[in-house]
Amino acid sequence: MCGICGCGQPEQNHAQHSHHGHEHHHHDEHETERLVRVEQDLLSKNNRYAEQNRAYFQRHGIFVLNLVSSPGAGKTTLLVETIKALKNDYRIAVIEGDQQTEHDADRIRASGVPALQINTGRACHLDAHGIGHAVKALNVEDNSLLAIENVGNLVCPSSFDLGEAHKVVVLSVTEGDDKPLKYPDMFHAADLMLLNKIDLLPYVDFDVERCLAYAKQVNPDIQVMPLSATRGENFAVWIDWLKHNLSVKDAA
Ligand SMILES: Nc1nc2c(ncn2[C@@H]2O[C@H](COP(=O)(O)OP(=O)(O)OP(=O)(O)O)[C@@H](O)[C@H]2O)c(=O)[nH]1
Ligand SMILES: [Zn+2]
Ligand SMILES: [Zn+2]
Repeated sequence: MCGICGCGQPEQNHAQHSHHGHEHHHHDEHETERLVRVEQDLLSKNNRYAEQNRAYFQRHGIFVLNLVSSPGAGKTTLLVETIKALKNDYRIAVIEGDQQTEHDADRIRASGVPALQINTGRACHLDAHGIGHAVKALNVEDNSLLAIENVGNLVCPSSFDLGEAHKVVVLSVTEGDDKPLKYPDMFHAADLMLLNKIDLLPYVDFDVERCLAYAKQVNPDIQVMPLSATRGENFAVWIDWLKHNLSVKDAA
């Protein structure tokens, strides 16, 4: 269920009220208020679970990333390449979220680390409660890196804290340089933006400087790393960022 966009809610059928004339309008106002309340309840409940997860991750030295993007920006590809670079030196586990298939978890397992797929059905985001259960089911080891790949969607996942240390938004250059302005909530919620598929820059109209300016406009603190997951350009910058964060965590 998604109380944010109503995507998983049962269909509301108001057809039977149409003969009430302006009373119908009155009904709608109540319905709007009710939906706003449902949404607030849902989010505050999610935040409580997220704080429980965060406390658990801290106790167990688990460094958690929540990867968000539109469908196909390259999250799974990035994770597979990241695993190749780090798996000899770090314990890694992955939770995969998407609506239907097991494809992404299969790709992660093939790279040699444990992965659990959560199928969200009609909902378009992961929530903190589901992550808590997945962490238990996957038996995530202490002092490890846990990467969570969220459902491909630049809207709803921005509102649902999972208890992660960092929300990482992946934007690829085939999507258009205006995306930070069009989906400001997501770019505001993220603290790192990976600008992926830069190997395709010669073939698309994408102004990197403009995109960075838009990203900073909605989130002055956002850190940006342009890279290519498939060709490896600048990939070391991301790997170094991860290693740095994993060592800071160990020292803490
Ligand atoms: N040229 C190029 N293609 C890439 C790059 N990274 C990923 N791709 C391609 O982009 C497509 C989608 O990649 P995925 O990793 O499946 O994207 P995703 O974000 O996990 O997709 P969903 O889980 O469906 O949201 C695949 O065909 C990848 O090979 C890149 O850096 N350069
Ligand atoms: Zn939704
Ligand atoms: Zn994926």
